[in-house]
Amino acid sequence: MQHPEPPIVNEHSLDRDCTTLSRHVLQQLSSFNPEAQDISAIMNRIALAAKLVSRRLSKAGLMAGALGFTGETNVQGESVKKMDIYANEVFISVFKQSGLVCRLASEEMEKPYYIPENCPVGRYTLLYDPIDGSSNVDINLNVGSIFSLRQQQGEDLDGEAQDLLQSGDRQIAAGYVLYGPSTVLVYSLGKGVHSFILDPSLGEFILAGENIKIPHHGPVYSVNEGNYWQWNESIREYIRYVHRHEGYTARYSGALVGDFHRILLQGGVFLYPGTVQKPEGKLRLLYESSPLAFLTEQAGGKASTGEQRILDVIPDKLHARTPLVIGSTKDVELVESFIQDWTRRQLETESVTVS
Ligand code: AHM
Ligand code: MG
Repeated sequence: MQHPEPPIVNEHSLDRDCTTLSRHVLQQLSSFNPEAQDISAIMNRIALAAKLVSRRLSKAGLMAGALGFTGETNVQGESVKKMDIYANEVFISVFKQSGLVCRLASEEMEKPYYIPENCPVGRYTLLYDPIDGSSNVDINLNVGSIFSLRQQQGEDLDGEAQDLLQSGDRQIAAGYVLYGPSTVLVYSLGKGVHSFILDPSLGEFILAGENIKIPHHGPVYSVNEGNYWQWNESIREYIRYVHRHEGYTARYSGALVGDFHRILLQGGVFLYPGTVQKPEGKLRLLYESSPLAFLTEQAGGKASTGEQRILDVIPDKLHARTPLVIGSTKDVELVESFIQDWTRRQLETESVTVS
C-alpha cells in the first residue's frame, strides 16, 4: 500500500511561532547534558511561577482577599501586600520537590528558604523579588518579578548563606517577568538577552525578541523626582541639565521592571539614587539591581551605582541596597559625569579649606 506524502511543514513559520522558552534555553546551552537540563528545568519552573502570578493578577480585582495589605511589615520595614505573599509562596512551591534548587532567597524573607531534600542534588540558589513595584497592584498597573540564579558555593552549614555575599558576576542567569497588557519574560544565561511573550491560549512563553541590544542613547530619563530635595547636588544638577536640554522626556511608573523594560527596548536611563539621609538608596542589590545589571551588560548597556559598576559591588548583607543608574551607555555615563564632577569639586573645596 502506498503511504501518503507527509505534509510540507514551513520550517520558517514553525521557528518563528513556536520557539518555547525551554527549547530556547537548551539551544542557548547547545547541550543536553545534565547541567543544561537542570537550567532548562529551572527556567521552566520560573515560567510556571510567572504564569501562576499572572493568572492571579489578572483576576485579583474579582477575587476576595487578593488585593490590599496583610498588615505585616517585611524585613525591609515595608508594608507587605497580599500579592507579595502569594507570589513569594508561588516561587517556593514550584521549586519544592523539584530536585533543582537548594535555597531560595527573596526580598520578602529575612533568611533564605532551604529545601533540604533538594540539596544533595540541586546546588543552585534562586534569588528573587516576587512582586516588584507592588504599590501598583491595587490600581491595576504593571508590576514585575525579578530573578537571579547562582551556584551554591560551599556547604552553608550555619544557614547564613554567606556565599551569596559575592559580586554579581557570579550570576549564572538573570531575568524578569513583566505583568503588563501581556506577560513578558526576559532572560539571559550570559549569552545575550531574549524576550518571550506568554501566549495564554497555549500557556507557553513564545520567543518574541532574540539578542536584544539596548540603544546607545535614548530620550527617556526615569526617576522619582519627588525625591529632588533629598538628593545631593550632583543628581539635582543632572536633572536640571535634562530639563534644560532638548531631546529628553520623563517616564516613571513606580515599578522598576516596567520602567527598565522601556529603557531596554527604547533606550534612556533609569536612576534610583541614594538620598542624603539614605545614601544606599532603596533598591536591593541581590534581588533587583544585580539581575538587571546582568541583563543590561548582556544587552550592551551599563549599570552603575553612579561611581562603581553594579556587578562589582559586594554586598555586606543579603538585603543590602545600592544606588542604581542603569540603561543606555551614553546616558548612564552622563549621570556618572555629574557625580564625578561634583565629587571632584567637593574634594577641591575641602583641600582649600584645610590648607
Ligand atoms: P518593591 O520591590 O518593594 O515594590 O520596591 C521597589 C520599587 C521599584 O519597583 C520602583 O522603581 C521603586 O520601588 C519605586 O519607589 P518610589 O515609590 O520610592 O519611587
Ligand atoms: Mg522590587
